[in-house]
Formats: sequence, structure tokens, C-alpha cells
Amino acid sequence: MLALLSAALSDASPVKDQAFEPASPNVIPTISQYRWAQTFTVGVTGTLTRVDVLVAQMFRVQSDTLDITIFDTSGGAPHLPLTAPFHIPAASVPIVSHVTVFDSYAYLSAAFALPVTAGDVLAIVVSTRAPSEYYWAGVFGGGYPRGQLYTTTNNTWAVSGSEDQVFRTFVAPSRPPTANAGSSQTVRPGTTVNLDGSASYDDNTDTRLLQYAWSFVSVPDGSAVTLTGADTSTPNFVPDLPGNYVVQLIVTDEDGLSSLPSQVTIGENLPPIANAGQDQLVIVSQPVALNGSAIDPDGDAITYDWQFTGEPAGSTTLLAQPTLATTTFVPDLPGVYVATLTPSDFLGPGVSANATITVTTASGYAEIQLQAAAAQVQDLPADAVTNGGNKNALIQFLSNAVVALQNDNMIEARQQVQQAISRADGCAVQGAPDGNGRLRDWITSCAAQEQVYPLLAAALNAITP
Ligand SMILES: [Ca+2]
Ligand SMILES: [Ca+2]
Ligand SMILES: [Ca+2]
Repeated sequence: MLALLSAALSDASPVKDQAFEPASPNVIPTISQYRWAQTFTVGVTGTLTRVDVLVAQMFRVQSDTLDITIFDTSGGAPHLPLTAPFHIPAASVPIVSHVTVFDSYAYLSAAFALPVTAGDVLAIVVSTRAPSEYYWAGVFGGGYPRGQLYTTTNNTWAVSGSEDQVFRTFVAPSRPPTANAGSSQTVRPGTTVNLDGSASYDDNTDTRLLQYAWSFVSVPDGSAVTLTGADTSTPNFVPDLPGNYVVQLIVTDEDGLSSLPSQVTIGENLPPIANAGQDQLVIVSQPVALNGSAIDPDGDAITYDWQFTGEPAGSTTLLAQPTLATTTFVPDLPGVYVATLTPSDFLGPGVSANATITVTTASGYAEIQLQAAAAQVQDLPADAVTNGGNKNALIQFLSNAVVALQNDNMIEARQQVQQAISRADGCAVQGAPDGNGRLRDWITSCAAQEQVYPLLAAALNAITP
């Protein structure tokens, strides 16, 4: 705020608000007390920037430094300092001496940055560090209500004389405030948007005392959005439709001067949505590919983050490249791994997705394939097999293989699977079901073989050294 005030001062054009200039010879009161004060009525609303006090005669008697302070009054004597004392060091105190009545004088100048309002009754208080002899020029000022001279050697002010003393004040007239509606924002749908106009400022009205008036300049077609706290510095709203919301702020100072509008645009941006790929059944210690992807409805650039959100106790498996859409890992233990892909756009995380990777031993994997194959065979229609007996025999091969796997008899298991394959492999091997012969296919259509053969091949592959 100080910086703003300084800036306001530097480009303000102060006007002479009080000018009780020496106009004619007059009685010069002698003041030789610690403090004296001259009240005056502010004529122009704005910022009091400078006060000049005329001294007609000064001697370096005991003290040659002075402080000038602006006080508030309560319809009488000064009672509350409104500024810090402006110190005039010894070297800057003019030494003047009139020869005849009022023929020599000088001004003491003090700089301030005090917001004032026309009609305020203030006091210029001049203090010394010890009793001194300073002579003021006493003349009547013109055009303003007469002030009152007070003196004191302690904290009790006494009326002293009735005439205006010679001084000048300079006031930078109030200027309109400057509104600052804050930064434009982009938010997710359903997010409360917090606006912040607290960087608005004025030359003579504190930011907290400005009047705030926020309003929508434009909203998406059909929106019924409303602002909460539209007359505060920090209102909020919840967008009800996708699109841009342009909001403006106008601030008004205590003199009724209004700023130009300041606008911000609040846009909505949708989150990216992940696809973590298929759930998978895999064999322990074999690499697993995770084929993730994501879509951002706005076309924003997407970053990826894979994490295991579930894994078997004791697993120390790591993802190879967790910040790519597609990555791999090598499961170190059987069990269920849940890999979660979280996509982010510039606003942050979007909608995650999971891939569940079930990891088994090789024989466990084969067993699952065989059971799936048996279920397929069981469901085949009568015209997809040579006859019911062969269908049962085929299922028996698979059942035998599972029992062998459970007994850890890999040789027997492979033989049983190969038996089953020989009855369902014509289409895979030569493009058509095998006809009469030792290896005649019992599954008699390619469509049916395609449901069974891949499962059998995967099972055999898993248990083949
Ligand atoms: Ca102002
Ligand atoms: Ca987006
Ligand atoms: Ca065959």
C-alpha cells in the first residue's frame, strides 16, 4: 500500500488547498513553548501531500530542530496524531530575522501522504525538543473558516490567540480508484470459482473501504449462474454450463468516484479420461505389457502416471516406465496386481482407470486355460462335434490334464493336452478341419475350433519347457 501511495503521489498534481500567505504587516505572536498547533478545515478531498509553515523569525536559542505532525481534532484541541512526525533537522531549519515588522520570513516544509476529506478539521502541530523562541507570522487567511491556535508545554492544549497563522497545505485531489478483478482462471466443471478483487486500490480510500460491484459480462447461452457476495472483494460462483464466464469488477471510493471495469475470464476445462487396457491373466516372471491410453475432450496435452494400487504381499515389482501410456512390468510373485493409470492435463489429474493383472504359476495358468477350454467344448452345439461320445472324450483329455497338473506330472499333462489339440487343430494347421484318420478332428467347424484351440495352445505353451 505504501508503494501504491507513493506512486499515486508521484503522478498526482497537488493543488494548494490552504494558502494563508503573508499579505500585510501584522502582529507576530511570540511562541516559546514546546508545542503549538493550528487548526484548519480541509478544502479539497484527496491526499494531503505537503504542509508549509511560515516562520517570521527564528533564533538558534536552545533547540533548532522541529517536528511537524498532522493531528485529528475533536471539535477543539488536537487529540490524535494522523501522521508520523515529519522531522526537520537542524541544518534545514531556516534562520530568519525580520528587521522591521514582517520583512523577513521562510517556510518549513513537511511531506505527508494523508488521505483527507473536504470538511475535515485537522491541526498542524509543530513540536520542539525544548523551550525555544520561534516567531510566527500572524495574518488573517482568506476564503476558509478561521482556525484556532493552541499552545502547550505538556499534553493539555490551551487556546492562544484567535487569528489564523500562516501556512499552506497541498492536496492531491481524489482520483478514481483502480479495479483489479484478479487473474483469469480455468477450472473443472462443478468447481467453485473464487474471485479476488483485493488488489484494487485507490489514492485516498483504503482498499477494504472501497465499494465492490461484480457482475457477469457474458455467460454461456442458457446459463442461470449467480454470484455470491457480489458486493464483496472476494465473491464466488459455480459455473452451471460449460464455456466461458466473463466477470467484471467496478470499485468506488469514499468520494463516490468509480473505477473503470476490470474483467476476468473463467473458462471450464474437462479432465482427461484413462483407459488402462484389458485385464490380463499372465504367468509369473514373464513380462506383462500394460497398454494404456487417455483422451482429453479438450485436446490438451496429457501426461501419464502408472501406479500399483494393489499387489501381492511381499512383491517388490516395479513398473518399467510409469510415465508412459504403455509400460511393462515383470511380476515377481503370483497374485493379483492392480495397475492404475492416472492421466493429467495442465489443470491436474483426470479420471483414472485400473487394469487387473492376475499372475499365476505356469501350471496354474495352463489349468485356467484348460478349464476355459472345457467349458467351451461343453457348450458346443451338436453339429460342431463329430458325436456326443467324442465330445465327452475330448473333455476327458482336458480333465486328465488338469489332474496331472495338480499332481505336478508335467509329462502326463502335456500328453493329455496334445491329445486334445490333435482333435481341434485342423483349421489352425491346414485351414480346414482334419478329416478321417488317426488325428481326425472331433470339433468339426473352424468357428468352433477358434473358440477352443487358442486356449489349448496357450496351456501347452505354458507347460512346455
Ligand atoms: Ca480516490
Ligand atoms: Ca482438458
Ligand atoms: Ca487333428
